Amino acid sequence: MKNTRLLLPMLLIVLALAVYFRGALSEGYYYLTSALVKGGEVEGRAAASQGSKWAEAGLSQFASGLRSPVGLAHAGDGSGRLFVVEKAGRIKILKDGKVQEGSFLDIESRVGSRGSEQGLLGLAFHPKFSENGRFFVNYTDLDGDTIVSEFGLTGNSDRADAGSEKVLIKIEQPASNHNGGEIQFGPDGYLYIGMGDGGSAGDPWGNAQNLNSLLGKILRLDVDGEKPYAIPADNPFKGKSGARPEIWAYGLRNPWRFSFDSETGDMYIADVGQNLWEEVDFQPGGSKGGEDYGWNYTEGLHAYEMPDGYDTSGITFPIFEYGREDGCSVTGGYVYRGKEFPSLAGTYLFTDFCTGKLWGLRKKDGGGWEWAMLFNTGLQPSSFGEGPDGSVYILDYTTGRIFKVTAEK
Ligand SMILES: [Ca+2]
Ligand SMILES: [Ca+2]
Repeated sequence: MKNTRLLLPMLLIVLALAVYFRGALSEGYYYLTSALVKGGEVEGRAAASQGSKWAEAGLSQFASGLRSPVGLAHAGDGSGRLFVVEKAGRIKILKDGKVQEGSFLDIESRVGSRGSEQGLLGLAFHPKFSENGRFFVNYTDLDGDTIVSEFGLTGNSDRADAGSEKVLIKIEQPASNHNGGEIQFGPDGYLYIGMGDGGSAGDPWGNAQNLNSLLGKILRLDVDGEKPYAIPADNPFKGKSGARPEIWAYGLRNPWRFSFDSETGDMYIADVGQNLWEEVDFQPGGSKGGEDYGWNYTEGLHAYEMPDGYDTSGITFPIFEYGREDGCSVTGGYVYRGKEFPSLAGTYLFTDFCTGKLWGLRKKDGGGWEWAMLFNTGLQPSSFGEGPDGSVYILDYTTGRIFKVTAEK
């Protein structure tokens, strides 16, 4: 009885506090609008189901001694070298898991890395690197703006020529967060660039849905045509007025990591959520591009700042989402295609920076998706990397260690 009588006054107090803090805290404001006003699953959308019969997976330590590692790539040149991106502005070489003396590239003096989401963020080797020595990086400069640029080698293949920088594209950043950072060559030989919505919270400038802005997008550039880059003839918005021709897909908040399945060419985009939902988006190989992944009208499978009566049929919804009980910032990984652990074949591996939970996501026989939480890494995983043999590595940001994902065979 007593509890029931107290319920109404308590609710009123909570409501009054909510209204008070709504104005005071911008994050709180977005949480409230999202959770109370515009929440609820978008009708008729279902993500992956929980699967059974998954391989027992684990980790095996592979390397240590890196400083705030945020990326790992290989050069596709048969050397077996792995290249680790350190946030402050260096790229280190690993040979057989050993960190080599010196840096492959050191551009720390050009990289602004004070913000937690700023720094040297991405690395991609040209598909013909073994012939032309060209590679590309994505970083925030001393003004906080995004630079994607090209470098070449010195006479020593373990040393890049820091003086060879050619800026491919510069994109102004209105706030220090949400800079994206991923760059990957697709199976079509074009360079894909992940761009965040510019930052702050909730995409206050409406960049992700604005086709006249390069923010909140995946871009697709041809680095082998005219300089500094050419627009591929089949980019979806090429020749359309009011749209930037570089855009491949839009409606993204902060696609920190995306990757291509080395066997199918499918693209997996892990888009970091606002206050409620982290998501994984899927784009099938052979897609013509132009997908709208929903932000900031939607977050995960839920409405966010959706205009009244908006038709959601044009939105490509995620294949997987998770809420705050499982993490706070999704870290996208790779589809495992290595030979060493056949039980992981075809599984997309990804994790969360805040909880270190490692998930697997895979296509179900007969269509649809299934997922499993494979295990808790106990790490603060900033990124994954794929080796030339298809091995998948996971990078622990705080301790500077790199682990190989393993499984029962
Ligand atoms: Ca930004
Ligand atoms: Ca989305």
